[in-house]
Amino acid sequence: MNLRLSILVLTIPLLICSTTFAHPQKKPNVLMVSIDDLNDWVGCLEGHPQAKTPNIDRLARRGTLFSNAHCQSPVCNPSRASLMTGRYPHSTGIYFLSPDLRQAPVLKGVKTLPEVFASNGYTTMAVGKLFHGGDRRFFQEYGGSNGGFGPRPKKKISQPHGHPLWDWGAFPDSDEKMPDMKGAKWAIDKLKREYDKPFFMGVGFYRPHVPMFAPKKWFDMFPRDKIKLPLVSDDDLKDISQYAIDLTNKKHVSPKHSWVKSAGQWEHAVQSYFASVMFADHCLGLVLDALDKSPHAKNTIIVLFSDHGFHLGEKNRWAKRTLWEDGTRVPMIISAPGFKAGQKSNRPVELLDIFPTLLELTGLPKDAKQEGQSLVPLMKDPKTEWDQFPAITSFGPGNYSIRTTQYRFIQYRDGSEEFYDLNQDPHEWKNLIGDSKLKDVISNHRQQIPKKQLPVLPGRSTGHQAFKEANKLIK
Ligand SMILES: [Ca+2]
Ligand SMILES: [Ca+2]
Repeated sequence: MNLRLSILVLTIPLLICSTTFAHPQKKPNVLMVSIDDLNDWVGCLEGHPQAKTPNIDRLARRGTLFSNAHCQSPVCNPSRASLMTGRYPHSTGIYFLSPDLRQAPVLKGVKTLPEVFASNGYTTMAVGKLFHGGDRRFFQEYGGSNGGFGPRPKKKISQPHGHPLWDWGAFPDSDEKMPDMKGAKWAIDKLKREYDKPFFMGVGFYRPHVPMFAPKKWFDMFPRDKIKLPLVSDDDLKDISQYAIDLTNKKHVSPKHSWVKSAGQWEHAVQSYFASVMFADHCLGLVLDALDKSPHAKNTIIVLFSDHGFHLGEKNRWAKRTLWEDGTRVPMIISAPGFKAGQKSNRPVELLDIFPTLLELTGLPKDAKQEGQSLVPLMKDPKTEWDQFPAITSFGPGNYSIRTTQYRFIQYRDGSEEFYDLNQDPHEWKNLIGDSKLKDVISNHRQQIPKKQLPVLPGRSTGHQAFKEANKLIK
């Protein structure tokens, strides 16, 4: 027997032994938590000094906090469709609130994240909002929406006109009536059980999405007369195009900032957002407590994300749908057994990266068609160079934001552009696009805009309408 062969013969039994005995446990479970419309008003992200999120913060302390994470679209449906399929909106044509991901021709036969886990031997289950509607289709067991955006009073509390969901204030009178509390209880019950197979569990919270309602005790944590309003610069919008203003304003269901101010509702709405966020954080805490007490505590990967940001008056806007930091930045935390706790990475990452990251962490096969990057290298070394993978956000073809570690470049369909240095200008007030000293760095960002962009799949959403309205400005 030659030397090479004898090494092989001796090694094979060792390899078999090590895989059989050193890792007797089954594959790690996955707990995926989504929080709807949560911006960076989270303690550990320091987006607002008064935000209170003790449970998100404690999750950050046990995992890796991605402090420069961004959605691929600043609205629910395309953001979640992108995350759940590992494809950019420009690769599917799903840019707005419709159509459903099952209606995209290029996604025919493509399995979503929980379906891939199911086909690899996982038990899958979920409660609440993980996808943008129709969650039941994607999980083996679904605990329901439990009332979704929740009970509403007979008469609106704060915004008498406008969309039925657009309201805020203290309501209802107990946590038990909140769909998110019902969802948390469903998850807690499931976490107590033993499973033959590893599980993939999704828990999707609806708050702080409008209506920004939560019981009064959560409002009492944020006295209205002490509320610090977000900073707004009066001449901020003078250095951007009319297209940028129209795209983010027209046909929107959110209230106008001028109305919120004149109605004396700004502080109350900010207070309502804080209360809603803290309530969702409380529900998360109950689920984390249950996991810690369960037999799965040491063998479960936890991923937390929000689907996009949210303006509360910044840049004279409310809600989502913008390509600025307020619209794209999201909380994103991944905690996995075997990785260092309490890490923070400021590298640009995308919600799209969650899918390949989970595949790598659980040892499932890679999918070359996915467009995100596994973040395992950043979980091993949070300072690894990452600007070659900028965070890309779009709102319709031709409207793109490119976010790197320090900068944001925006290009709109009318050809107008913006460039911000987030280190110097965290509120993105000063558009540096004409700064000749930055010519090369701006050009490098411009080159990252995707060359191939599918047209918008038809739909009647307000995003479709805004896109059409703003396009009227293009000659
Ligand atoms: Ca959302
Ligand atoms: Ca400005």
